[in-house]
Amino acid sequence: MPGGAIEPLYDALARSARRGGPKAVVARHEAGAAFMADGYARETGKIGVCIATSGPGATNLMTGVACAYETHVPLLVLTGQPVLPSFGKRALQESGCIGVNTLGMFRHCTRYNSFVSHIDQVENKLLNALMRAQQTPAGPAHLSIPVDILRGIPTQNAETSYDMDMLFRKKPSLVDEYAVQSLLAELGDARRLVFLIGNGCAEAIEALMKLVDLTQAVFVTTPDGKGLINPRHPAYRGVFGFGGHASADALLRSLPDLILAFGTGFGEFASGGWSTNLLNNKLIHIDSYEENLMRSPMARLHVRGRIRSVCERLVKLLEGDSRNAYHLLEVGRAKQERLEGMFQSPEGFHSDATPIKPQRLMKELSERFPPNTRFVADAGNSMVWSVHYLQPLNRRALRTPKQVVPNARADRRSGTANWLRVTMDFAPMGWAIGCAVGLAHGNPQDPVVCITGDGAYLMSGQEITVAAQQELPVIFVILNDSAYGMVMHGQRLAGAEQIGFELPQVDFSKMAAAMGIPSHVINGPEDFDQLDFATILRRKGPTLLDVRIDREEVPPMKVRMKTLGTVK
Ligand SMILES: Cc1ncc(C[n+]2csc(CCOP(=O)(O)OP(=O)(O)O)c2C)c(N)n1
Repeated sequence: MPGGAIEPLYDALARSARRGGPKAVVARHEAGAAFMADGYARETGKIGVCIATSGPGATNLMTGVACAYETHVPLLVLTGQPVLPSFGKRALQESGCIGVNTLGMFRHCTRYNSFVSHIDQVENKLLNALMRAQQTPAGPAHLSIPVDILRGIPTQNAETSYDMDMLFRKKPSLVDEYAVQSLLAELGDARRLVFLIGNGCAEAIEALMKLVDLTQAVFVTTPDGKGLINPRHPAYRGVFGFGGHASADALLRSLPDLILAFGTGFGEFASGGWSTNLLNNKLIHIDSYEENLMRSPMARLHVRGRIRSVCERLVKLLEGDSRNAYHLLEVGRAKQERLEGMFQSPEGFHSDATPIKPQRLMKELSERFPPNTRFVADAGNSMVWSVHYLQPLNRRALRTPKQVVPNARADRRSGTANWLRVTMDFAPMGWAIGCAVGLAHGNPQDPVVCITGDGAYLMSGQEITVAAQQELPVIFVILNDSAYGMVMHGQRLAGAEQIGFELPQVDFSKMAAAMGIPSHVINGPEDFDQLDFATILRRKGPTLLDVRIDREEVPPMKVRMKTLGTVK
């Protein structure tokens, strides 16, 4: 988002765009800019960059930066300051130690945070920021730069060259051999093995699935780990934690011989509110982040190291070892039946009623979009419905979807492949809207479906115009219930006062029309048959689906209520 204090940076971006280099994508709100940078980084595995002016630009940016900090997403965050000689004189949007101290504010949500007080600091601090943002644990790195410095010319001879590949190389794949051997010994006689797969497993997922097969384990995921796996895998037992399945909870409570947790920080959403049965001495925690391991001091064993390397090492050691098939005891049931058996409300999933049930909406979204679709679900009930009910077409089998879809591609298994993204820990409303734009910008080949609430859309929906300007294939699906649904149901479940949840009835379809964006109103399931998905998916630009859902359906969110102490 431009502004006076960062104007020279935009001058440079204009020159850069003309010669085919990086170009600016202007958001409607700075938080949206940070969410977009977040989505771009998640999709590409590269660093996302967001820029804001001093004062309100920087403070607006902060929610998005804080969200990336909590979820370890690498961002370069650049904000401006007025000219240096004006400091202390109440310059417009002064943001140093005398004004509203934005550097001080960013200290609490960045991995690197520095004020640039001389032009000759820029190069070194920029490289340091880029290096720090991408090292484990990754996160935002912030530089606060006065406008006269942005405009300046370095006095030092610009002869120094840098080996960027070396600077940004990931930490070498070291494996703690002692811990791996200890884990191997633990695996020895254990028959009932459960894997808990967290969001930190993206690059390891292939090796991890081999390990599931070799050890004949069954597995569950955290809510933000679900997008890494195929829900039709015979060993899948559901999501554990917020919005998750009773089957996953029951499995962990059934006292298996060992629980192997990979790449999770056991935050409230990922641990079922720190479910005590999980956090016992059955637990083995494998992670590269020390901060994640700090969440499980009660574990039987910690295995430190890059998860992919640990899994590959274990696969090598276990290959040829034959085990009894724990999960095979249960196969034989059809995959779809097994999947639906996990649902809180299979009736809702199949209901033909109007207004459409949110569960049925998840069925339609699962079946109507091609296997290369990337879903992103917003804070609120959108996340809960998606985590519980979304089960897109088998990405590997690539069956023909209900509608003929142009350009459907097989899934590319990369370190960033993820079909469902949700935000945990910080969970700001509107995150999915900006994130969807960033995901699509990082990879405009595959469709992005943004599932969001009417409340979140009223907070941040203006970013749809960025998708329009950038011609990005994002389908915005608004769960329109004229309410802050999660608040309403939370209050009901807790028996609290019913207050502050009502929203006005809004025709989002007309809002989209005013922006020149195609849109459709969905009242019942049959309305999906009227949509021309081939055209929607081929479109270079966003489409909005205003879905008037049945707001009386109770989302699977009881865990959160227990943690808040509002229900037993
Ligand atoms: C920025 C921000 N403010 C407040 C909240 C608290 N909060 C969580 S969900 C929610 C309601 C969301 O309503 P809506 O977007 O309509 O989605 P629904 O739950 O109805 O699907 C609120 C207020 C939040 N997570 N983030």
